[in-house]
Amino acid sequence: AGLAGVLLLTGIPAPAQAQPAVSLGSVLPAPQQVRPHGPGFRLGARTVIEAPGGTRVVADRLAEALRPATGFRLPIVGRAGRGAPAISLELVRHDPRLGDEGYRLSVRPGGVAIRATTNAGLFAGVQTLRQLLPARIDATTPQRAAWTVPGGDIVDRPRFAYRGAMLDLARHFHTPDEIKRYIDEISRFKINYLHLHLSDDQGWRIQIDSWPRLTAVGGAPGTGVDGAGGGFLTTSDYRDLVAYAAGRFVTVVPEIDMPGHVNAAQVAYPELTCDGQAPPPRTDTEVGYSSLCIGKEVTYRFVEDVIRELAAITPGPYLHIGGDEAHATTDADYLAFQARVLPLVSRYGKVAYGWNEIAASPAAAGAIAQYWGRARADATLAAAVADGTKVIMSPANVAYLDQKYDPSTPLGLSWAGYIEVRTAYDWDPGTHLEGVPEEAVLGVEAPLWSETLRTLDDIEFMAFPRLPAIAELGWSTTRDWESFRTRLGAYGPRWTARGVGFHPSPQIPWS
Ligand code: TNX
Repeated sequence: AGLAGVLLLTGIPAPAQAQPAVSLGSVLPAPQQVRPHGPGFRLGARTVIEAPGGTRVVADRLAEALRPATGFRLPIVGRAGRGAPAISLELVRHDPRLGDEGYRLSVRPGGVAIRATTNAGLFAGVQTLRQLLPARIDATTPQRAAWTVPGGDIVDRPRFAYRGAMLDLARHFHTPDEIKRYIDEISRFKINYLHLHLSDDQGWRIQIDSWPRLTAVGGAPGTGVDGAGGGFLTTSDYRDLVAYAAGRFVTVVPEIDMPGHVNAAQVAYPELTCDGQAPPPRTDTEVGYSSLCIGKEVTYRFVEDVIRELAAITPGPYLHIGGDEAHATTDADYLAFQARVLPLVSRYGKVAYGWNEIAASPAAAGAIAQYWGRARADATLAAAVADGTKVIMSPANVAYLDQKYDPSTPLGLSWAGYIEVRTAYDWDPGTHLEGVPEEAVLGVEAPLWSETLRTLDDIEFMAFPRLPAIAELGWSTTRDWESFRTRLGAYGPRWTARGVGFHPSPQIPWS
């Protein structure tokens, strides 16, 4: 009888009522083209995963996603036997409709086929397929359910190449396991970059061999906000995280924030201050009071060592050098600093990326600026864009996941305003900023600052359900609040099934 038969005998409770049928269009973020037709596919004990050479990493993810709740073996085979029900992954040579990350999904009674020109596209198709199965597919133990997938075709591709999320490890450290769980969750919504904010006034969270006190002192216990949440990533933790993320088609973007937000580095190395005196360690949440010493050569030895070491362990194209809120650095010093540091990033083979303040520097022409302002126009950024700077959109009043949903939200800050789901969804990254046309926008990112967040539960409560709103702005070409809130409401049971505590927003018709 196989495992399915065994499960029947072990008395797993039958669903109390029939589960709501999933429809082919009920996917977050919304696919580009959905054509429901014909009968669907029923996943069963005989289903195989057909994954020819080279697609194994995606097949592994698919099997991991489907085995726990179904209890089926779902063997991965190079070629399915004739007539065997299969979910097949296929790399196709060329399809102008798909770009680098698009996919085609077709569901017929005999099987499901996902086709793409890259594994990233196949992985995106797998995330769609997961949402087309009943919500119980996300349970971590075997369930009894009819594992049906609605029939039809989806053709899909992203609007923007960069769809990011940011975690702040500096204000409170988050462990590699917590970061991995976050990667699992964000990659379901086709987020493909994870930006790690690795240093700030409170702490330093990444091992740098040539400056060991950065983590020995700056990553010690007690170095988080209010003295909680110290810790750091060793280079091997970091490499392991990068590999884990890559296995989910997420690219890690490391950030070292400078010339401001450097108190922790200066506590560890007093020579990084102008007077050579160590400042007191700080565990409060003030910003804008620390600065590297722009006139000292040791500053640039430090910066170059950090950039070189970080670039060496980062396979992704981007290296973020912060640059925000440098209120303790004069404008002239800020420009002098960026004139030396932005080119250093390219010297070590990476594209320089910074908060939008870097746009003031002529050296930012080939760089990427992350817009975190609240205005609908930024003359400095628009001028840089005319000069070639590309932009990632993270407007604080709509895209910041650390801001409270409403005045009663127990966690988070509110300096940029309250951000309920509709606010996070109702803006267009391609037209939001005057002087920054869609062609200059690489994509979107949802930052999650950690002043008030310690645990993974805290992170999940703030990120969900707003992260899928930002993900949809990054992926989908249509934006329709009624459709979005319906699809989001139907998604709730999936978070519940896997124990993700999301904010039950009153704006959403949760099922
Ligand atoms: C501003 S946004 C900051 C961070 C804080 C955040 C809190 C930005 C580039 N800098 O240092 O953590 O506000 O919301």
